[in-house]
Order: sequence, then C-alpha cells, then structure tokens
Amino acid sequence: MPDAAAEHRFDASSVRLIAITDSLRDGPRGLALRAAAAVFGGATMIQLRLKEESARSLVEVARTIQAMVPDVPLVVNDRADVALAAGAAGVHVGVDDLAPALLRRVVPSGFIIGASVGSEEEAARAVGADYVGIGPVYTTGTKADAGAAIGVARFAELATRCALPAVAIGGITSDRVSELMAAGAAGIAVISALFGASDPTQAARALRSALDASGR
Ligand code: TZP
Ligand code: MG
Repeated sequence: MPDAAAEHRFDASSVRLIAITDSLRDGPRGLALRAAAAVFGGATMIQLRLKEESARSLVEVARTIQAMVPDVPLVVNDRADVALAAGAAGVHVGVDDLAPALLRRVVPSGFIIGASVGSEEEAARAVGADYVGIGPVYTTGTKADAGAAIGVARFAELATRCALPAVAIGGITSDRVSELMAAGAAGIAVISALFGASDPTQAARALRSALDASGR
C-alpha cells in the first residue's frame, strides 16, 4: 500500500506549477536538489520524467526526491508500477499507457492520475484522470516527438472538452502565462523554463508571480 498516496487527496491547486525533471546528469541527489529549489520558489507538484531510466533507477530517484521534498505531490511519468512501489502520490500517463479509467481499477483511492491530451481522441480517453496536460501549446525543444504546437485557442478547446483541470505544457515561459490562464488553464507544466535556468528558485518565483498575477 503506497504511503504517500494515502496522504494526498487531489487538490487542483497542486497542478498550478508542475516542475518536470530534466536529467540525471548529476545523479539522484543533484536532480532532487534542483526539484527542491523549484519547490522553494513555488512549484506545487513534481513530475519525475526520465524516459531512458530503468524501473530500479526510477524508484531510487523517486525516493530521493520524496525524502528531500516531502511537501508537494510527486507524480511519476508513464510508470504506475514505479509510482506505487515508491509510494509516490500519482502517475502521469500518455496515449500508449493504460487509460486512466483502467488504471483506476488498480490504484488506491486518492492516487493522482494525470493524462496527456493533444487531440479530441485523447481527450475522450482521459476520462477517469484527475487532471490533463494539454500541449505542446508552443514549440518545444525539449521533447523531440511532441508534434507541432497546438496554440492557445486549441488548448482552450481541448480544455473545455476534457472538463478536468487543464495544465498547459510545451514551451511555456512566464510571459506566456497570462494568456494561458485566460484560456482556462488550471496551471502550467514546465521543464526548460525552470531547469534550463541557472537559478530554478528564481525561475519558479517568476512563473508563480505570473500565475498569481493572472487573477485565477
Ligand atoms: N510534453 C509535451 S511538451 C513537453 C512534454 C513533456 C516538454 C515540455 O518542456 P518545456 O521545456 O517546458 O517546453
Ligand atoms: Mg508518457
């Protein structure tokens, strides 16, 4: 039975600023320190996303992050098994993973499920998730197979279609936050604007100020 999952009940304010991990270049501790710095600046959730790592390595990193950053939910990208084994708060799934409604059958109550959405079909498949990540809204250099930017108007359309808290992702910087919030975003998920910055705490503060100034 996952320990952290029992402590977290889904609260839409937790998806206001999602910090998605960048790389293990300086090991689990380096990555966890960067995540902690982002949370110190105002990030409200961490998503552990390391596409090339083994389950064994992911569990180790998840545990390191949770020990260092216990106060915000940790969600694991793709791997519900890793999330459950590590006692993380939830999982973020894509179109190739188990659909949220199926996952619900095997995860404990309160386990957070996020789902990626980039089309109407994927919006329909997101039923059962707690929140959706919609994008890439802008061009991103971080995810090679992200596809073309969908733009803010399309983000708004898909967000309405999902009828779930909608998190914008892809190429987001602080000067883009107000138009996203006006388009109905519940929050943003960011990699390079946080971890490509020399000071992730300052970068998170800038994103949080933009979010807080948006009036939503
Ligand atoms: N999914 C859609 S775009 C993206 C992911 C994981 C990458 C987001 O990274 P960045 O650096 O904030 O554009
Ligand atoms: Mg995925």
